[in-house]
Amino acid sequence: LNQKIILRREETLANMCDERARMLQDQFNVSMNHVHALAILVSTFHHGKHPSAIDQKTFGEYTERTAFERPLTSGVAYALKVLHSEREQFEKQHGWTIKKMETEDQTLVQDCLTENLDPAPIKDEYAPVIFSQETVSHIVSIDMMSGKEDRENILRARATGKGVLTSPFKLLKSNHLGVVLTFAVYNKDLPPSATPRQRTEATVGYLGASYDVPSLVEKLLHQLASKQTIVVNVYDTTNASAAISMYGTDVTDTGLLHVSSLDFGDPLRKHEMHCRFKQKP
Ligand code: WA2
Repeated sequence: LNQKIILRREETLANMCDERARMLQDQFNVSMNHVHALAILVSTFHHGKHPSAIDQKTFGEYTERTAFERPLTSGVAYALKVLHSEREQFEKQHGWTIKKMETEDQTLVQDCLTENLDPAPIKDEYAPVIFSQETVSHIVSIDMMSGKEDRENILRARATGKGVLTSPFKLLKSNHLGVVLTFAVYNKDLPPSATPRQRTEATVGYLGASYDVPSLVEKLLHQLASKQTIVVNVYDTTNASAAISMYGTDVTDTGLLHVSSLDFGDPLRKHEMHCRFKQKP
């Protein structure tokens, strides 16, 4: 009988955990598809029309009104590919200089106002943000290639043509760990067989979305009214020997544990959801 009860308990935990993992994964997938569609929108109406049919006002309004399509995202933005030879012309045209992403200690003294940021040092190329959803307006004019995680994402997005995810890192103006999803925008329709080099050459910009994971997972789990029953943790397990916690508090509990796998659509990243009962049997 006891054995039967234990089995039932394991089964209940597994079902609850799998259901939550699936919900999180599905919502992520829905918003990823919509971010992909935004990249096509920018390609069609900004790069494909002369003059462009998109400016900051249009982008801001459209992305705010369609925010419901991108559950779990805290904001979307578009950065342009600018070569060093084009920098002067670009800055003159926009009336601002390309800024360097601030480091942690600079944030403390400056409260990250873009006007206080230093100009980006000379590089071969830059990725300044030119359009943003209101919620992430603080990244406009910042060179996204000057941030380690953003830079890696940009390089991988344009070489592959796929949506790519960063490891969890502390987003600007946020106290939590988050991840960034990036899609490259190309100046022409590329065949699936295009080489990384052809892709890089055809790149004109990068459409990115930021995910404030803790607050968004919290919101999702809240809708399920199960918070009294189970404790949920979400990890980036890309490096199996050094998992990064993305949601949930530290656990010392050695009781019953169920691990549900999470697929966020980037084969280079691995994620897991860990669930435990709050109460001992
Ligand atoms: N968006 C919002 N907050 C951030 C951030 C970011 N990146 N990076 C650090 N904090 C415009 O991939 C291109 C968005 C980057 C896209």
